[in-house]
Amino acid sequence: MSEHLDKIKEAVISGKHAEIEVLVKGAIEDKADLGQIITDGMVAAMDIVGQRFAKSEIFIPEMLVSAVTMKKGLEIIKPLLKGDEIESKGTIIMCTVKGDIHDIGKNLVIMMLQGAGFDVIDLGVDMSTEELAQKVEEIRPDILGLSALLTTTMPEIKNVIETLKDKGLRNSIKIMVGGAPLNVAFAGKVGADGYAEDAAEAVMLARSLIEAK
Ligand code: B1M
Repeated sequence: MSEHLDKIKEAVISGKHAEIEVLVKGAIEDKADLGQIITDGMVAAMDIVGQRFAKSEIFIPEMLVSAVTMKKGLEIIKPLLKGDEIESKGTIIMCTVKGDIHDIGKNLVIMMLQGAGFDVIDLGVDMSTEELAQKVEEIRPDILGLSALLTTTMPEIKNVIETLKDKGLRNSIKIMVGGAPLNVAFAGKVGADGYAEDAAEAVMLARSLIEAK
């Protein structure tokens, strides 16, 4: 089984986007665990891509092709994670904050939340705070999920929360945050209701936030 995972990991690292579909399908046919394909195959690959970028061994075009390859791989897994529950567990708005276009993690979190029975409204990336506040007012979700991957966009999370407070919208929703540079302490400091390290934790957190409402 690890042979499948190694090949998937290598394909994402090298940006072999034409091959990823066959590799992921092959792993699924051989009954590989979906969580392992994602975590030990594709997420592990992106970690290596990030390290190589940080050391200037690769540049943005290569990082982008790896991202496209991972997205293609996730698209194959997505339908298999869909939950068959009829009753919604709650409504969640998700986006990346202003200035941040990293959406792979957000998309993965959305896939897992949908699989767990939540209705997720994906507002995409680089979301302006004003527009986001309007959406919260219009949709009145149970939870707002904010993702940030850059240290420079982390402060936007605080901006969003302060804007929602100013507009009298903060107390009617729960706010969860996530993204590689964030942590529990940061979430507490900016006034979020919770932080999740990965997609599996995000599902557990969303469940507990709904229970606490
Ligand atoms: Co960029 N990038 N990038 N990048 N990129 C990072 C984040 C970086 C760490 C790379 C590095 O230097 N090692 C670095 C940030 C450094 C810093 O902030 N200190 C960086 C940089 C610098 C940049 C640019 C500034 C580069 C430049 O232009 N000079 C630029 C900024 C663009 C922008 O946003 N304005 C940029 C651009 C890009 C690409 C467009 C090329 C591409 C993104 C493509 C895309 O997403 N559509 C890209 C990529 C691919 C990466 C890395 C390599 C991989 C990110 C990823 O997809 N990881 C990344 C390095 C790294 O993270 N290892 C890097 C896989 C994904 C599954 O994990 O997103 O962490 P992650 O999501 C996880 C958890 O964080 C959590 O759950 C997810 C699933 O387990 N999570 C949540 C995430 N959101 C959550 C929300 C929740 C709960 C949990 O609740 C709401």
